[in-house]
Amino acid sequence: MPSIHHEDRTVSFKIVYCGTPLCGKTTNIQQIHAKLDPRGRSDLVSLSTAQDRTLFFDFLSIEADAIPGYKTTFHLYTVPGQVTYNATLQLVLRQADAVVFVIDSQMDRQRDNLQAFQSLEANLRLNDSSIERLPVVLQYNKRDLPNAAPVEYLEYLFNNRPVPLLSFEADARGGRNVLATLNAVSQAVLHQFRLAHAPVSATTASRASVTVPAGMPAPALAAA
Ligand SMILES: Nc1nc2c(ncn2[C@@H]2O[C@H](COP(=O)(O)OP(=O)(O)O)[C@@H](O)[C@H]2O)c(=O)[nH]1
Ligand SMILES: [Mg+2]
Repeated sequence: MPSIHHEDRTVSFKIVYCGTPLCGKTTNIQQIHAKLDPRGRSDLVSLSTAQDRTLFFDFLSIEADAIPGYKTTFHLYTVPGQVTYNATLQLVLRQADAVVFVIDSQMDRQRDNLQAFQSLEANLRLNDSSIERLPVVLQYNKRDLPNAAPVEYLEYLFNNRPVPLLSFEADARGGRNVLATLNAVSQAVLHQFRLAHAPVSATTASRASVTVPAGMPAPALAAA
């Protein structure tokens, strides 16, 4: 859920980058940090939960002019993908407004990707949420590597659903589509926010007050 402070007119959203260890989550955040104007972003904070670098997680906050009259901030987190760190995953996901699920395209990493995806789904369920309720964007990363699986195969594995999720092919190390992924997920978050907080529009209000004279057919909404 976004945190809204009307007193100091700020809204903040939390976007969590998930995925199996070494899929490229930290690289995404590093690229975003490198590409954005320092005036609109924080320093990159990386915390270690153990000596192993795959257990690092990262935090970066960025500012945007997205909601008129409010300072809008997106807090980006990565979480370690290890199954033993499910407690961390659940905690970080608890307040999440959206998820970027990063997939390592390499053929031999598909079992690990699937396990991480199942772990994401299970942890969302524990938080009374789901892939269907939260904006989730898929990123097929490491497209530059020769052993990358065909995108059609990855779509079949991860995106075979009635309403497909937005998905991007990326090379996070080279920076390709890192900002496109971030842009898509933040747009999805803002869209959901606007739906939840939309005032009754003038058009809807005036339509609601229209009374149909007795004996006349009701006008079709589209023609109104
Ligand atoms: N070739 C290639 N390597 C990548 C790409 N993205 C990340 N990597 C490398 O994969 C390794 C793990 O990346 P990292 O971001 O630390 O993974 P994390 O565990 O998900 O945070 C690092 O050596 C990265 O440089 C990519 O798109 N292509
Ligand atoms: Mg990392």
